Amino acid sequence: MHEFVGEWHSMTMDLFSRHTSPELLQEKLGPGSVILRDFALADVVALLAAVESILAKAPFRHMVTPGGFEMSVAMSNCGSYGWVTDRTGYRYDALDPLSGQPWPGMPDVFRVLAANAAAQAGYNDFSPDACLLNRYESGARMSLHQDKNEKDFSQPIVSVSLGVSAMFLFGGFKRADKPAHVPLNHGDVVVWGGSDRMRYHGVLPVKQAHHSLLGSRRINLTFRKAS
Ligand code: MD6
Ligand code: FE
Repeated sequence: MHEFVGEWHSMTMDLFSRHTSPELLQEKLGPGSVILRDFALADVVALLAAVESILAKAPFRHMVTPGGFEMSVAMSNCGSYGWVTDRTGYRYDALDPLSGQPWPGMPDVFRVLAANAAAQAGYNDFSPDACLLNRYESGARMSLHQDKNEKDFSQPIVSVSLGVSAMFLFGGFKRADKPAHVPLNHGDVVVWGGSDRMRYHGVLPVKQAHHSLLGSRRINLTFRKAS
């Protein structure tokens, strides 16, 4: 399920051009899903600057589930729609409930990275209208869930991992199915869709660790076509 399908440039290419033409390290997770290792690395500085400007307008906050539990992951959004949860349910909303204002616009560096990653995975013309920003501090976790608030399940989801590493759980189509454990590191991008779109997935509690750019935090960006 986690077979290596990457292409390698020749050793010569590798030695002389790895900074301008990074090797493609792809790991197939399932028929519709792939990990693109290091895919976001070249854009990290621009991505983090864009994250900061989003957070200045729409700060991270701990939302509450319909069951009344505060999530350990802190969230914000950018784009035309943002994913929110409160006591009334999960949904996409054009307005930030904290400010009453539209979510900050999606930065070009986000949109272009997401579209390029999707295309690399075989999904052409991915045009996200929502990006959920997740912040994990030590101990934060995401329990097994399906992403099913989007209108069009033919569109993939693109997920970018930054900062401290985490163990991603990639499950089956029932919550009880035993998930694969997949480490996600700074700069890794996961694209998933097709027949894998409704798989249960989650994140194990993030361990105490230090990343040179993000300290003890992991930030995950997930791009969706919500509408
Ligand atoms: C996370 N990600 O990695 C949480 N959902 O922090 C998700 O819930 C997720 O990574 C759908 C597709 C990719 C993901
Ligand atoms: Fe998810």
